[in-house]
Amino acid sequence: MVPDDTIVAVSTASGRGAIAITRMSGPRAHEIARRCLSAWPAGPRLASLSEVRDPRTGETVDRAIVTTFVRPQSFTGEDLVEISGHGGVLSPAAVAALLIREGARQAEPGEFTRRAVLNGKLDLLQAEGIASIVDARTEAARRGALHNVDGGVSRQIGMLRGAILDLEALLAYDIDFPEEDDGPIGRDRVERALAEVQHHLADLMASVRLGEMVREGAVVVLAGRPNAGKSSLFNALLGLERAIVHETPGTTRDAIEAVIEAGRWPLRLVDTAGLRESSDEIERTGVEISQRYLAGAHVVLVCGASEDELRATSDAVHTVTAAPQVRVRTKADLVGEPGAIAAPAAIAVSALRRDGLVDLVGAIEQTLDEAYGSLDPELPLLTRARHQAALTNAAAELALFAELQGTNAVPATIAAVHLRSASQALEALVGSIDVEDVLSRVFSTFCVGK
Ligand SMILES: Nc1nc2c(ncn2[C@@H]2O[C@H](COP(=O)(O)OP(=O)(O)O)[C@@H](O)[C@H]2O)c(=O)[nH]1
Ligand SMILES: [Mg+2]
Repeated sequence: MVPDDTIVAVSTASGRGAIAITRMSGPRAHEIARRCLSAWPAGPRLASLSEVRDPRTGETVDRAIVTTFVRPQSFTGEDLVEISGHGGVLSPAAVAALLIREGARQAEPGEFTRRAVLNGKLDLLQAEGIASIVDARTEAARRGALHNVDGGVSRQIGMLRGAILDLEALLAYDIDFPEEDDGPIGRDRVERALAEVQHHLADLMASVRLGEMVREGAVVVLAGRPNAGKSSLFNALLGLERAIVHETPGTTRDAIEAVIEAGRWPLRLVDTAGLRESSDEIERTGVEISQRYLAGAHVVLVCGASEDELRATSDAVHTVTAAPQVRVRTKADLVGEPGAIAAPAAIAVSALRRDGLVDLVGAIEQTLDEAYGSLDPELPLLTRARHQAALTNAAAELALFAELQGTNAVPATIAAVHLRSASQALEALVGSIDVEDVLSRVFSTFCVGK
């Protein structure tokens, strides 16, 4: 299963840049590199300036800082060499081509990380975390991915899996020693332990729902009649101090999007074309795009300069989506002018004077927290379809176990099969599969030394 060939790739992004790192990993990495380098570092993890030379012609290909790593103390767990040469496109390509000609193979995408997993340097969740850091488009996603890489998420899954194994051990004890002095393990004890496991699993599954919001930003749609002040508010929010604004591709003529990160939640603001007066007209093709965006909204900012306007827009939005609403009384600087009525249940903002914007972000975050669960930086972010499938699978198996255990219709050994499946689903999630685990637990937790 562990590969025996040596791979090489330029690990930095292609394009103009000061430095490019060419990385080579595998059993022949040191031997190949030695032939192509004029100087060899004094020891592993010590940098050395060296010429990269074609051993056949003696031609200098590049000058580079070289660092070596000796297995298993490397990222991949294999012998590894990093050559930090000049950047650009041609120079690193020439270095890589030389190493390939001398016996290495061009690495597949993700192959270094794959080897790290195969060699037990990383588990699957950590490996995915690395990919997620590289792909992160929001600060929250980047922080969450870092938490994956440092093993925090794996530990939480590990604890849950441990609780299932404990439950299994509890049953195994009951099966093997039903006549013990203490009597069989109480049914209520099993049920309590099961309920706790199910509760933790439900928490993790809730984080799957949050995953997309963290990765892409919670969808915040600005709704209101034409002239309500939506576009002005949109621009004012983009200009918030501290806000990191990402340009979002896929901008249409009917809606403009931008992701801002002014607080805990990344917010994907959508400025739509105005809603028309009657809900009848909302159905018409002219505002279809607004409607589609509304249907996908996590929060709707109901914008209006008067109480009447706010009420009308709120009602219209309700016909399209059940998403929570934050009422925003726009143009608050006009208070006192005819027609501008105070609306107590709304956040007053003035795009013109840039008033109330921070309060508005606070209100949006509070609404998101209440509707979707608080965005805790320590929250395990299980954002991939694979995670969702594994957790759903584990939950289904636990439910089956609960059902069988409850009816008493089948022996505990049969019911326990579902516990095993649940725990295997979690093992697959982390990528650590160890069948001996339950055995050692049975004997360690119960000290069965007879
Ligand atoms: N006094 C004042 N006028 C505003 C404010 N926000 C928007 N407006 C004005 O209201 C009109 C409509 O604004 P706009 O943002 O285009 O509304 P939209 O149609 O809902 O996107 C424009 O003339 C803006 O200058 C505000 O905070 N104060
Ligand atoms: Mg507008």
